[in-house]
Amino acid sequence: MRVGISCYPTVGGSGAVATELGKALARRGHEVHFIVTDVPFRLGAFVEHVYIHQIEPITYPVLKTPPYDFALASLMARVADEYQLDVLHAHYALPFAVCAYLAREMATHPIRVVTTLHGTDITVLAQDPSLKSIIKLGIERSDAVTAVSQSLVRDTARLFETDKPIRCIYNFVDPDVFRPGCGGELKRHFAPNGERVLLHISNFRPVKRLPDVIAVFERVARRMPAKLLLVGEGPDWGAAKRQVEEAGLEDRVHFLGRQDEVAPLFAAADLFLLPSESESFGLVALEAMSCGVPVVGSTAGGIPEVVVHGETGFLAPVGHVDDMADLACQLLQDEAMYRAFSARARERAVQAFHVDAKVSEYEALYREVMSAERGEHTHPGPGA
Ligand code: GMT
Repeated sequence: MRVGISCYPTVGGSGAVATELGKALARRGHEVHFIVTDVPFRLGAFVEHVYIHQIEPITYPVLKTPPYDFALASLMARVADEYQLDVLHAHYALPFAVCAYLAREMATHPIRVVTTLHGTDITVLAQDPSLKSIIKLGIERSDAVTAVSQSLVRDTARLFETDKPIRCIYNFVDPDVFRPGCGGELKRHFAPNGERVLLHISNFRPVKRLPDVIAVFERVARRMPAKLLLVGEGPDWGAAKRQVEEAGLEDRVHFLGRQDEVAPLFAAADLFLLPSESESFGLVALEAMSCGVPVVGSTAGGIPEVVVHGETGFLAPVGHVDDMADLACQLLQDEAMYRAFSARARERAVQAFHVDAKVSEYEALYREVMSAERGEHTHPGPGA
């Protein structure tokens, strides 16, 4: 198949999933065209069958802001025609689903649009009245729509009151990359005296509840020698720094900034913290589990679909930092329980969220939309 993929190229779950999907499809011999503003951060070295098409922003004195979305839609149509794409896969509703719909209208080659909803496109952006209708348009005009968890399927159906079928295809992990032990000596570096290592990775936005991460850690650190690794950057970075200083934890908390290669950091940790306010899936929780690292977090959104409470980690309602800290201590102080959780976490990641299985689900979906009757909104294409 010839597949076009559009996603945000910067660090973030949706870009990571889109890029890993593209690479896996290319490894299976499909031709994959990334249509993006920049090279996706997880693409890495040359991958056979992968092509990158970058948008050239147009500037002209009349234009207050470059018409990025129109340029993207035009490029999608151009690539679809030139490379005879079968499918355009939009990762994140805005602007990608809407641009893909416009591209399908413009292209002469008949293409199908598949949209994957990732979370904040629905739980944050679509809550804004100025964006809700256009996101709904992008969803309803797609030939197929997927969401990364059942929770997000439900949120989307409820918000838009739409009959559009939305299929859950869970996010995935490559267990050969995210594997226990891939951290090498890193753990000794951060915890030379055998301290417990807690880890949090995110974009440091309010939805991640960074103050709760630090509050949980503070409670754990009162009861055992422990270190906290904070990976990422974002608007809450400054406040988090201040909170750590006020708690007198500077020597126990490491702010590692943005990191592109995170597998060794997961493998160096004993516990991953994800106390989010809202989280459609929690790719980081899955990556931690794949490295044999149990998760303590909140019950928000799709987290309970990934982390099984009492088996691969512990979950508590959003904001219940005392409970989260108690559960974290229980797990870290009971050697036998910890070993069982760690093994079960790895097993669940491999069995339920393996990259090979999920890529096959996407392949099957592409074949399904390619063979389906074209919908009323689909461009008739040449000769029709
Ligand atoms: O976590 C974010 O805010 C970034 C966002 C993104 O689009 O990169 O993540 C969303 O998509 C990820 C990949 O599907 C999910 O694992 C995250 O749970 C989801 N984030 C939220 O729902 C807050």
